[in-house]
Amino acid sequence: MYTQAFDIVVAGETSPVADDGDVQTAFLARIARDEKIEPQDAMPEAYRKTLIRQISQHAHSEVVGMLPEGGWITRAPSLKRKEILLAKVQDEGGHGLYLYSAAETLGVTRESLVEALHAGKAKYSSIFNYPTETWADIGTIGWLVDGAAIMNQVPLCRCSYGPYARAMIRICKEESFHQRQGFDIVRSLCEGTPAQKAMAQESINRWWWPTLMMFGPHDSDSTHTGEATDWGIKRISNDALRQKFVDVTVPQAAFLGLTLPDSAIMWNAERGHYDFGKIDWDEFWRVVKGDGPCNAARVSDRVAAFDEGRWVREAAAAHAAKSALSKASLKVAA
Ligand code: BYC
Repeated sequence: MYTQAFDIVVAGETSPVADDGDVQTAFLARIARDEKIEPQDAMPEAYRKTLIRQISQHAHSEVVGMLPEGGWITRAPSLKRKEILLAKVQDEGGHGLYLYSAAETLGVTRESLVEALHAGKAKYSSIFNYPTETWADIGTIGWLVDGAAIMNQVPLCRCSYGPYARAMIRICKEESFHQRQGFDIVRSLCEGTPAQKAMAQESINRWWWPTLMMFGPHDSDSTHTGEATDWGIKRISNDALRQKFVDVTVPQAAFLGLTLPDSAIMWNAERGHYDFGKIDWDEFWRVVKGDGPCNAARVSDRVAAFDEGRWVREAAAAHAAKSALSKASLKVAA
């Protein structure tokens, strides 16, 4: 996917940087024509940096996002649910890999990005710092969290940076399956016994507000939206996406017979949208800054998984080297 650029940036080096005025003007003109920027193209340093920031945070979110659901693979209530969850968690790992690859085209090494995550210096989505206490949480994550992720990520398929936009197309296709499997779990619980329905309701009560926080701070507090919009990275603002998410989710909750934990939710005919209540931004920033219920556990679990998986990476690399060598010697013999 990333070899469409012939003159790809070598990891550890930086892309051609366009910080003089003329090249900046040419860059902005390309953005205005909706052309894709590719790794070998000249680009302003600030554009490159913001892409590395966002794409790496996104990659970390996918990989850390495997943890809250991964813990339920052995506890899934049936073989079918176990198989589905296993495939979903594996997909998230794959998304992380596409995204680390997209970030690498901007001249950073994957090792440096992973190191920052393990040192607790890199951000990832706030949502993954909340615990998965019941099986219903697995349904809620698929329905609400993947639903919010799709809302945010579909516009990124049209983002100006080619490798990120192309990665997002595949990711969004897979995320839509994830969202449907989550909805299916919640629907089964809602159609089950009163205790199962209560489990679904209790889960929605805990996850609703953190899901709304996933879209990021209010537009007025969003430091990056202005430039990211000018550069064709962000197509729709944090608040506009949050509103779209509320508008599609309220009728889904009604269909399921669930109550969203916000008494301010009400259709506003004048605006043509649902009104909703105030988000607790203190909680959001606390979690983003490392003080959420699971921040410390998520980072230490990631470090442990990385260390325990070292032998697998080494074995795969040794196997690849051996295969390449035997292919080369077969060629010489032929
Ligand atoms: N959590 O200026 P703003 C998934 C930070 S994975 C933590 O609005 P921007 C899934 C922001 O980074 C879903 N931090 O930023 C996986 C910035 O801090 P820095 C992940 C947040 O970038 C497994 C500061 O707040 N999706 O779907 O314009 C299982 C100011 O914010 C958050 C993506 O990563 C947050 N929620 O907009 C299931 C999508 N929000 O960097 C599902 C790609 C904001 O200055 N990312 N911050 O230190 C984006 O679209 C944008 O980066 C955001 C934020 C909308 C998230």
